[in-house]
Amino acid sequence: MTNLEELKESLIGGKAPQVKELTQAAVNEGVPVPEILNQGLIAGMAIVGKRFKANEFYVPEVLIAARAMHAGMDILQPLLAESGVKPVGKIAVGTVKGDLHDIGKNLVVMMLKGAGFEIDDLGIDVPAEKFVEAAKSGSQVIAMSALLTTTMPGMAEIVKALEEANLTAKVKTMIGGAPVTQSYADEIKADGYAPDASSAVDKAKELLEAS
Ligand code: B1M
Repeated sequence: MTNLEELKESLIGGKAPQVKELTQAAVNEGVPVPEILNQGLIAGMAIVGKRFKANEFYVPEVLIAARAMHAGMDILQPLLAESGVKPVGKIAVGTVKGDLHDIGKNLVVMMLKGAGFEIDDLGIDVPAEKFVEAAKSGSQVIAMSALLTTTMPGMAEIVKALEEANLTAKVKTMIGGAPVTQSYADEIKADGYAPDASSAVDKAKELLEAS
């Protein structure tokens, strides 16, 4: 019988081939997909997030663990629809217009996926209209990243564009990135701010629970 604890540990260690093998073995043995996902992959990624927050893991370790997570998810994804596992919620994530930095945004995406969220990754250099479209097509949280002080005002524009489209009752906004602060979030009336990728998961859950 495949040991889900071993799967979790392999993910934490970033061992993608082993994660793939153990995930496939668990599927073959008939372990329910939600169990493999929650007790293996998501549990492992949650620990990666905690270690990252505690400065015990750095960006390379997180990226390697995320690659291992993808290796397992590639096997589970097609089975998830059949097994009726519902995503925790849907979040659109993008780096705002004029900004090409995506390492932090990608970490946020990986952590959110690891926590079971469905992600609409809008990419980099994303104009306000794209965020509005994402909100219209079902994303419950609009998550924006900016690494430049010159692109931060783009976040305010997005919050405003959502307001103008009467979408603020339907979606929550969350911002982050190295120059971004809680006080900036308050100033532009964003619903939430997260200083790092694992806090982004906590904040997204908090925003969804409050909505
Ligand atoms: Co640029 N760059 N860069 N750069 N770059 C910075 C940001 C800078 C601080 C460097 C410096 O001068 N010391 C500076 C900004 C200064 C400022 O505005 N105050 C800067 C500059 C000036 C520029 C250019 C203008 C340089 C030039 O061309 N003259 C140019 C701009 C291009 C553009 O975007 N239009 C530019 C270009 C680039 C590269 C393309 C070379 C490359 C980006 C590659 C890529 O992303 N694919 C790059 C890089 C790598 C950096 C540094 C070195 C590293 C950024 C990074 O990836 N950090 C950066 C200096 C630094 O930060 N030390 C710098 C690691 C990443 C994990 O952290 O992105 O902060 P971070 O994400 C964290 C949190 O912030 C948070 O979670 C993440 C994980 O914990 N987070 C969120 C991020 N988004 C979030 C969203 C959330 C929640 C949390 O919710 C939605």
